[in-house]
Amino acid sequence: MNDIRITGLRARSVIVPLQYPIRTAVGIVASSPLVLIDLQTDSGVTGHAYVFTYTPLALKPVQRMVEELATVVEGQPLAPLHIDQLMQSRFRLIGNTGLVRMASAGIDMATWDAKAKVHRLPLVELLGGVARPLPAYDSHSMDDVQLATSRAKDAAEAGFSAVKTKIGYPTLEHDIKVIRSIREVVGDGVQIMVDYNQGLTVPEAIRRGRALEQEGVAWVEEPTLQHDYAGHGQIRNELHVPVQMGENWFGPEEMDKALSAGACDLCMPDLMKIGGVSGWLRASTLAEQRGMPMSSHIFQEFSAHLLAITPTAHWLERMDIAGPIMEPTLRFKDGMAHFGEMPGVGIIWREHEIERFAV
Ligand code: SMN
Ligand code: MG
Repeated sequence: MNDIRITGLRARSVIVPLQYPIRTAVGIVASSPLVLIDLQTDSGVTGHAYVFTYTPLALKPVQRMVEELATVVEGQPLAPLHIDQLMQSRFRLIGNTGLVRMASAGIDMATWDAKAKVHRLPLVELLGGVARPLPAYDSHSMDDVQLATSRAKDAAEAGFSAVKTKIGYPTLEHDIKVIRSIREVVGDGVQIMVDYNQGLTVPEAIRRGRALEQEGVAWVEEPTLQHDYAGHGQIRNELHVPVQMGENWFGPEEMDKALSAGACDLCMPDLMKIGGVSGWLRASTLAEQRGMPMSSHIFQEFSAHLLAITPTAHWLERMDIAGPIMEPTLRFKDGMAHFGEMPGVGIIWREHEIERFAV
């Protein structure tokens, strides 16, 4: 069956408007810079994926990196794990991290999408799983009291049983004011997660975390610098509220270091930075060995298929960073993500919109 060959790779850069800017304690993502990847095969099937570059400054470099990787994958069999090993071996000396990892992860995702389509299976079924509705939380930003409250109210009315807000305002009192305003409109039946996006020192995270324990938040995400695993461990040891992290781990190797350092109670690898579908599969085993709940980070379309086969699956993050350029094949109802009715992942480009937002 490995007679299908990869024949081409196309990468396109777009900057897509966001319904809400992603404001964080350490910076703002005003619009969504994406590299769209099409992996062509001699069977006529094309695999689709996108990678998110956080800043427009990284957009063209990632696109070029994907284009350069065409020389590695063209002519190869459509065998995702084989392609993953090929790319990993090419990057042993430079290091499979940063923009290199982002580009190779995008190609990995596209090969898995293509492979599933060739077999006329939803990706979750190709991976041996069953599509099922997944619990999803609605992920918001550092919206301040009024917008945070209205977004939380809308989410609760749409049926979400959990929402996330980003905090790290100048004062702890402001953090608490936002949390309490959300609690007031959603009631005790909706979980509230908070995300500091690495914004605090370790002592300040312990100080603020102790106060947050009284607010009944479901997790405190990235309270300090993401590479400071010992620091996260110190915060975790001092608090009774779960510490969450993972979106910045480049590869399962960084996840293993963080978990071995006791950095967190919960984990949420980012599909791109962890190394695509191939990286996620290895990451899910690390979480399973430690009985650690594992959630997703953006990339909601692929993440739905992967969480459905993740032994310690926790929450799917609903944050739509590519909506305007794709057909809405992933649907949310009563706080659950519904997917898996079509072959592959369900990424269908809106070509007219892609032209509108092309860079
Ligand atoms: C986040 C930060 C930046 C871009 C997208 C998402 C955030 C999250 O840390 O967890 O959603
Ligand atoms: Mg986060």
